[in-house]
Amino acid sequence: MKKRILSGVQPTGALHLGNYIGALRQWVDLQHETDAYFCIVDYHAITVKQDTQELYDNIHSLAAMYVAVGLDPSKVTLFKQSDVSAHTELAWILNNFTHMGELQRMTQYKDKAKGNGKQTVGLFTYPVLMAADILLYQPHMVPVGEDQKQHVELTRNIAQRFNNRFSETFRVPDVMHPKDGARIMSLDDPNTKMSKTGSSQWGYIALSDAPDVVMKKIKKAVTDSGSTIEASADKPALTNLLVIYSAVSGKTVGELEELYHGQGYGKFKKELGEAIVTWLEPIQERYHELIQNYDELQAILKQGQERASVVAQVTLDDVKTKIGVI
Ligand code: AQP
Repeated sequence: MKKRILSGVQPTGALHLGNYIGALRQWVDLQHETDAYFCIVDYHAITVKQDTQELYDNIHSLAAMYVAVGLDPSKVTLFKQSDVSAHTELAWILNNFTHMGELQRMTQYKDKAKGNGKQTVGLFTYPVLMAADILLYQPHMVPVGEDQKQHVELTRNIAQRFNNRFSETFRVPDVMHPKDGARIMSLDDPNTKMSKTGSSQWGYIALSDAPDVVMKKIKKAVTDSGSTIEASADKPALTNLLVIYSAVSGKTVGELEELYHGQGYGKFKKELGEAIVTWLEPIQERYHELIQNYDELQAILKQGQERASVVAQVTLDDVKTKIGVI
């Protein structure tokens, strides 16, 4: 039997290289050997204020990008969280198996709540909805970037707590990070993670960025002091650029270090920018075809909804029976 995996991305803006290298690259690699579920987590997006039209557009653009980077909708189940109501139903039930202190310790909550005087309950309970997203599908593994590790650990704790009380109900999934690039850093500040909403426009490269924008962002990217191009603990900016270069070129970091031995930052950055542009070209071409074909995107999401709903409902019915409401 194939192992099952599940993961998702919020439709909060353009996908960036951090999302791709930390999460989607693994998804594309795993799609043939696993029973894979990939979700557009639109209910997570509304934990911060969203413009109605922008959210709607972002959902479709994310669906198009999922396919453009190489996910095959005939092999994987690609769906929208809000299309499967079992997610919010199970989240409500799991709220009652989650402690306030556990949610207060979540670093992503602390970061997003910082400087935001009026925090919503949704932002606070986001990790419980994420636990429901995962546990409904009984996955063996959850391939995500390193920033999501704490949320998957909480998911495991909630699952174990429920199983201990009501007998084996949920599979307790393992978190899965890529070997390299589990945490891609911002181009303008190598101490913070690359993020759609957290960093300035110079901090991330969107998969939809035009070639001149990519070149400009790489040119402006901060580097470390010294002149050698190598990946090491005291060169966080160069390490980050080398990991990105490796992901888009297929060369290992070691091969790149050798290639640029004795070379200057200018040449390195120019060729890195060109490598990203070349890698992005077919992805953007496919994306532009898809984004104009709204009916095809709708059909993909509808098919995903049908497949996901069947699996999710089995788990939800079991949970409802165990707690005594069915
Ligand atoms: N910088 C990163 N390096 C490696 N992996 C990353 N991921 C996100 N940023 C990096 C991984 O991408 C997947 C989807 O993330 P998400 O967009 O749903 O949420 P996020 O982690 O909050 O990403 P952003 O860009 O920071 O979004 P905003 O700004 O909207 O909050 C996850 O697997 C994540 O680990």
